[in-house]
Amino acid sequence: MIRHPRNPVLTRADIPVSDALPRDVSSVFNPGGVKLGGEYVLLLRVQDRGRRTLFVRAASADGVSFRVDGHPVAVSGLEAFPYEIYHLYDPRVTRLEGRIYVTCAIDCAPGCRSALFETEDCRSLRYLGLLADADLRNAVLFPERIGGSYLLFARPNDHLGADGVRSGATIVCYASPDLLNWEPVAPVFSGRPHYWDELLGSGPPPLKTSEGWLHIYHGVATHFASVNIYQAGVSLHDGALPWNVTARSAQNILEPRESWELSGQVPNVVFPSAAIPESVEADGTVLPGTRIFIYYGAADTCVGLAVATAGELLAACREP
Ligand code: BMA
Repeated sequence: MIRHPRNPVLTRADIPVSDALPRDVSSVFNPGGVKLGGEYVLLLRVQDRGRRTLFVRAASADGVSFRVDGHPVAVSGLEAFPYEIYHLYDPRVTRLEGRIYVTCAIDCAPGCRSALFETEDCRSLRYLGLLADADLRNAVLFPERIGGSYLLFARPNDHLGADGVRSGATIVCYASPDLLNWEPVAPVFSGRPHYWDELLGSGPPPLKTSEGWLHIYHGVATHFASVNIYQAGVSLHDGALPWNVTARSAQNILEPRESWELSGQVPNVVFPSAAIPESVEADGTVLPGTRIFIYYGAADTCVGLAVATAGELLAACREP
């Protein structure tokens, strides 16, 4: 992936001064994204200096220069959530059957849960339900039904790091008849100990190509003394049975190198969370020559943009 020359495309300085937003926010990162009415729309994760998180909408005609709303995204329906909530974060946006869905992580009393929301325009979110009553993060919903079922990839948090943070090393595919009741189908793939993606999780929702589902994910190298390194990689999945991996990049395709990726709230992090193709075919397929705008959190502090064509990402999956 090639970084855009105007990076980072969003920083704390882009959050407007407004009575409806916290003053002097600390960070803006890990956005969800979707094209809406011809615009690139991001759901930003914004943190204030109380380390509280809120979502704020940003929109752009060219995918590079963003106008950020002066108020947070309104979230309704959470009175039905079964636990005390601390934070909603890391939204991922999927257009599916003419509607827009958002999955996100929720830090709550028992740990982390992943939940599903619906939205018309990313200005407000309506809570629909938990994806599972289990410790789970990085849930991404597929943009169409496959074999009659809704599908998602998610990453159970079954690994307790030395830092006390729960994470995981296996992505699992789940299926549902109605978007509300989900059952695991099969493991998708696991981390590769000693290499770049020891722990991992999905990035943006998968993209449909003529060669199968293109999936961007983050991998964490944990074997360095000082700090973990978060990088981006890519994998290709069978069009009809997406839990089957057809190809997977041996190396990362983006790693922290710029100063704003190397230092910040959490150093050495690139965390892809939105992938917006410039155009899609009527059936949702992204053509090989189409450029994809990939937005990522950098050092849990600001938002970066990297660009690649679908064809380049497919080639990266197959690189030995
Ligand atoms: C992950 C999540 C992300 C975060 C990343 C790097 O486990 O918490 O929200 O960006 O760590 O700190």
